[in-house]
Amino acid sequence: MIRLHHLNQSRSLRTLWLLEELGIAYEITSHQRDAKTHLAPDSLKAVHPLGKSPVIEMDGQLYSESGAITELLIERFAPERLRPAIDSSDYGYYLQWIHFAESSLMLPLLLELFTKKAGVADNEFLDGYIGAEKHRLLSYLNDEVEGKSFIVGNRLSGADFMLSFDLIMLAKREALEDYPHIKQYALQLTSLDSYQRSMRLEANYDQSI
Ligand SMILES: N[C@@H](CCC(=O)N[C@@H](CS)C(=O)NCC(=O)O)C(=O)O
Repeated sequence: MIRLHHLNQSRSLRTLWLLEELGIAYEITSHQRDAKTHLAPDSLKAVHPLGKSPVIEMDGQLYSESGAITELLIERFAPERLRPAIDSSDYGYYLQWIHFAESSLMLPLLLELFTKKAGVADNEFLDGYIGAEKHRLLSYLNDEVEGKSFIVGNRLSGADFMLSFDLIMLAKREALEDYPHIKQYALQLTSLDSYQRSMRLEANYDQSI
């Protein structure tokens, strides 16, 4: 049995969508962000020392890190359907985009969020760094998804599940307007049945809305 420890409005959405796409049996334990701090509750710290989501329980083990969870679930349940063959050139790009989503692109997105929350406005260095970095990364992604429905090999893969949460963050900030190919790519992903199901589940579990 697989159990997803899901935190509302979090990277756990990547795993929720993937589990829906895999169509395997799983259960959800829902955790709610603190209304003021937006941090995870103690219930999540009781599950895993980091207290961050997603966390999955599988075969009596506990796994964190959405990228690792994405790869693990795909290797176990859909290696042929949701990742390129290991001996193909697409495989390297598959890994590249999985890591891009949680490392390169997440840094400026989180910095932007935290500086706003902390009320650090008009800091020349930070604003300049965040703006330039975000634009460079999004321009690259925009060029790479031009005319594509999926990021790698034009078929759904783990890289799309990983990028989907970055796209949610960007859409919330209305940042997709300047990147038409990313916007088109996001529209394509969000129209998939499994994605829609995962969003309905999120809406059911998210007590903040
Ligand atoms: N690199 C980790 C990051 C996990 C993470 O920071 N999750 C956030 C939600 S998006 C979280 O649980 N934050 C709550 C907290 O830190 O209290 C991953 O990809 O899973």
